[in-house]
Amino acid sequence: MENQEELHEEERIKIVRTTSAFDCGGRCPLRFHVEDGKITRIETDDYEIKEEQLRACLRCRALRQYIYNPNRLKYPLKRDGPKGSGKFKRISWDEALTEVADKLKEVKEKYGNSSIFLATGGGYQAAFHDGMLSMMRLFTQFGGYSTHYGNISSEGAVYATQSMYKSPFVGNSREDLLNSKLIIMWGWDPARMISGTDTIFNLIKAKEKGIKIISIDPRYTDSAVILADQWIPIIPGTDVAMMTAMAYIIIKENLYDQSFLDKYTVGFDKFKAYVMGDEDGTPKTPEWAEKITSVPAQVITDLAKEYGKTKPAALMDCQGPARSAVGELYNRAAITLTAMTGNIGVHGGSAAGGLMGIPYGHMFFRAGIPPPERNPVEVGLKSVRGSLDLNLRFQARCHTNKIFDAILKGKDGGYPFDVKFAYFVNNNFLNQVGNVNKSVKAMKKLDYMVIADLWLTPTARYADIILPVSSIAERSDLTRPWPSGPYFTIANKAIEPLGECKSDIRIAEELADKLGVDEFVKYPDEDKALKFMLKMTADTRKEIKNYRKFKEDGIHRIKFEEPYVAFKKEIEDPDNNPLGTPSGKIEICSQRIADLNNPENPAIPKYMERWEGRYDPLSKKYPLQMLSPHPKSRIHSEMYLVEWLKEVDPHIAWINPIDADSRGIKDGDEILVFNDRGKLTIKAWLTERIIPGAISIFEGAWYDPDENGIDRGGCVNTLTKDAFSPGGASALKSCLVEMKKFEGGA
Ligand SMILES: Nc1nc2c(c(=O)[nH]1)N[C@H]1C(S)=C(S)[C@@H](COP(=O)(O)OP(=O)(O)OC[C@H]3O[C@@H](n4cnc5c(=O)[nH]c(N)nc54)[C@H](O)[C@@H]3O)O[C@H]1N2
Ligand SMILES: Nc1nc2c(c(=O)[nH]1)N[C@H]1C(S)=C(S)[C@@H](COP(=O)(O)OP(=O)(O)OC[C@H]3O[C@@H](n4cnc5c(=O)[nH]c(N)nc54)[C@H](O)[C@@H]3O)O[C@H]1N2
Ligand SMILES: [Mo]
Repeated sequence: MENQEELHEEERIKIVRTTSAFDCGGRCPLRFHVEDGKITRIETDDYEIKEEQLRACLRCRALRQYIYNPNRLKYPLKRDGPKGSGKFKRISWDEALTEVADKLKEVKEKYGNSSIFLATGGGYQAAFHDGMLSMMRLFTQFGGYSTHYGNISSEGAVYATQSMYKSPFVGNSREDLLNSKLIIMWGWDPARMISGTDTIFNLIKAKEKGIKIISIDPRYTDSAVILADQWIPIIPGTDVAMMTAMAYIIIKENLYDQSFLDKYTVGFDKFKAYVMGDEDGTPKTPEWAEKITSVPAQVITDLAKEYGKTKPAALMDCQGPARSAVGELYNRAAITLTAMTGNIGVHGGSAAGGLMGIPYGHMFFRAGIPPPERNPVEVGLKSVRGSLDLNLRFQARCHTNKIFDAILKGKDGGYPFDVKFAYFVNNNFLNQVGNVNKSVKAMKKLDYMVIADLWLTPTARYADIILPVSSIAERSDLTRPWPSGPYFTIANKAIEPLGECKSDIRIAEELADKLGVDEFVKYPDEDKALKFMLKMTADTRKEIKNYRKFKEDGIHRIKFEEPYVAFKKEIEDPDNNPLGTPSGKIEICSQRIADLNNPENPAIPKYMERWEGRYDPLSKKYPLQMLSPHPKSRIHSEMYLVEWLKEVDPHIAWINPIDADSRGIKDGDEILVFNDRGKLTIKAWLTERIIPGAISIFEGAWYDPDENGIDRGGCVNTLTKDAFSPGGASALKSCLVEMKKFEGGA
C-alpha cells in the first residue's frame, strides 16, 4: 500500500531539467520538481561522472523565492505619480504597447531616430528571448536608435586584450589549472563571483594536488580563505606598481624568457627601459613599489623570483581591479608579465588579460534570430569596437558609465544625441552605474521612458511604462556559460508565465505590429526557433545533432581532447598563425596607442595614479578607498528581494578595526558613508579581512533615498563616479569616501 502511494507521488511530480541564465556567467544544470504546475523543489546536476558535475550555488538553489516572489511584476503599469514615487496603475498590454508605439512614432517624426535611446545590460543571457537582441532588431528596422558603448564589466580588459592580442579569447579550460605549478589569483575571487560553474571545483582540486595558490587582493576573499597559501594585501589601484617591480626583479635576476619575447612580442625593450629607470630616472624597484602598494619589498621580490622560476605558472588577473581609473593598465601589465615568463599558449600557464573566456559557441551566444542588421543611425560612422581610439567611438554612442550624463546634457554637453525616448532592457542602470544621485536628475528630466523587467527596481520607479517580463522558468531558451565551459545548456519551460508576464521577444513582436514594422520576422513556435538557432553557428551545428536529447538532458557537454589553451596554435606555429595585431605579435608597446598621443594613455603599461586613488589630494577630505565587489547573495541587483539570500549574506560594510577605532565605530553600528556625490547608511562589520584605508560595500543593493536624500538601501553607486579610464573602463572602483557613526538626521 505504502509503495503504491510512493509511486503515485512520483508520477505526480514532473522533473524539468533546465538551467540558469544569470550574469554570473555560470550555467548550472537545474532540476525543477513541478507539482500541479508549481515548482516545489530545486535540485542541481546529477551527472553520472560525479567529478564533472556542475553544481549550482546558493543563488540558483534559492530560485523559488525569486520566481514566486510576491513582489514580482505581473501586469503592465503606467506611472500614476511623480517620477521616482513608485506610484503606478495597472493597464492592459494593448494600452501599454499602443502608448509606447505612439510615443516612438512621435519622437521619430519630431526629432529623428537618434533621439530614441536603447539601454541594454546583462540581465538575461540566453539567445532567443533576449531583450537586448529583440529591441536592437526592432529599433533597427524602425529606422535606428542611439545607444552606449563600453562593456560595463570589462572594457579595461577588452582594451588590454584588443591592443596586445587583438583577441578577447584569452582564457584556458579551468581543468588546465591542474597543469599549473603556481596559481596567482590577482584580484580574482571565484568562490564568490563564480567565473564559470567548474572554476572553484578545479581550484580545490589544484589545492589538493599541492599546487601553490596566492591571492593578491585588498580583501582576504572567500577564495583566499579556502585556497590560498599566502594572502598579499595591496592598496587598491596600485597593482601595476607591484607588477612592474616584479618585472624589475625578473629582469635583474635574468629570469625572463628572451627567446619568447623575441619571437612572439614587440616593444619589450621600451617596457624594460621604463622598468629599469632608463626612461624616467626611477628604477621600479621593490622598495619603490613598497611605498606605493604597502606590500613589503621582500614579499614582492620573493614572489617575482617564484613566478619567474616556476614553470608553468598561471597569473589570473580579472576584471574587478580593471573596473577603475587605471583599469586597462592593470590587465596590460599582467599580460606583459605572462609574456616575459613565457606562460602564454602553454598548458598550466595563463595569457592573463582578465577576460578568461574560451571561444566555444560564442557566435551562438546571444546570436539572436535573425542577427540585427546595421543600425541606420550609425551607418557611415566608424565601428565602435573596431578602433582603439575612443574619440571615434564617441561618434555615435555615449559611454555606458555616462548614459545618464548623456540623457541630462545631450548635444549641448558634447554627446551625439538628445534623448527624448529611452527603452531600458536587461538592466537596472540607475542602481548599477556611477553616481546615482546624478542619474536621478537625468531620469527626472527625461521626456519618456519605458522599462521591461521582472521587478519594480530603482530604475523602473522612474519609468512612464513598465512591461512585466517572465522569468526563465516560464520559457524555453538556449544558453552557454560565458567565462568557461565547454558545454551548452537549455532552459525548459517549467511553468506558465505568472500574471500577464511576457518575454522580451514577444513584447518586441507585438510592438512591431503596432509600429507597422512588417519586416520584423516572428518565430511563434519556441521549439522551432531553438532548433533553427542551433543550426545557425558551426559549433552548435557540429555538436548538437539531437535536439530532443539536448532538451531532455538540459545540457550538452563537450569533450575536448585536451584542455583548451588560449593562443596555443599561435605559439606553436606563429608563422602560420599570426595574431591580429598590426605586428602580428603580442604588443607590449602598442603603436596604435602611441599614435593617439595621449600622455594619459601610454604606449607601454606604466604605473599611473590617475584619480580617486590613495594618493589623490582628495584623499585628505575622503581618506577611504571604496571597493565594491560583486555580491555572493545576488547577481548585481538581481535577487535582491530574496529573503533566504539576505539571511545568508546580509548587506554589511567591511571595515578594518584601525579605521573604525579612529572614528569611534563599533561592530554592528549603523554608519554613514559619504562623499560629495552622495550619502548612504549601512551596518559596519569590523574585520581584519580588509586592508586599512579601504572599505568594501558589495554592489547591487537597491537605492532607497530617505527624505534627506540619504540612501538607506546602501547602494554603493550612490558614492561612485560616472567616469571612465582612457581605455574605456567604467571607473567604479576609483572612489574615495569618508564614514562616521550614523546618528540619524541629515
Ligand atoms: N560600484 C559598482 N557598480 C557596478 C559594478 C561594480 O563592480 N561596482 N559592476 C558592474 C558590472 S560588471 C555589471 S555587469 C553591471 C550590471 O548592471 P545591470 O545589468 O544593470 O545589473 P543587474 O542588477 O543584473 O540588472 C539586470 C536587470 O535585468 C532584469 N532582468 C532579468 N531577466 C530579464 C529578462 O529576461 N528581461 C528583462 N527585460 N529584464 C530582465 C533584472 O530583474 C534586473 O533588474 O553592474 C556594474 N555596476
Ligand atoms: N555572485 C556573483 N557572481 C558574479 C556577479 C555577481 O553580481 N554576483 N557578477 C558577474 C559579473 S557581470 C562580472 S563582470 C564578474 C565580476 O568579476 P570581478 O569584476 O572580478 O569581481 P569584483 O568582485 O568586482 O572584483 C574581484 C576582486 O577584486 C578585488 N579588488 C578590487 N580592487 C582591487 C585592486 O585594486 N587590486 C586588487 N588586486 N584587487 C582588487 C576585490 O576585492 C574582489 O575580491 O563576476 C560575475 N560573477
Ligand atoms: Mo559584469
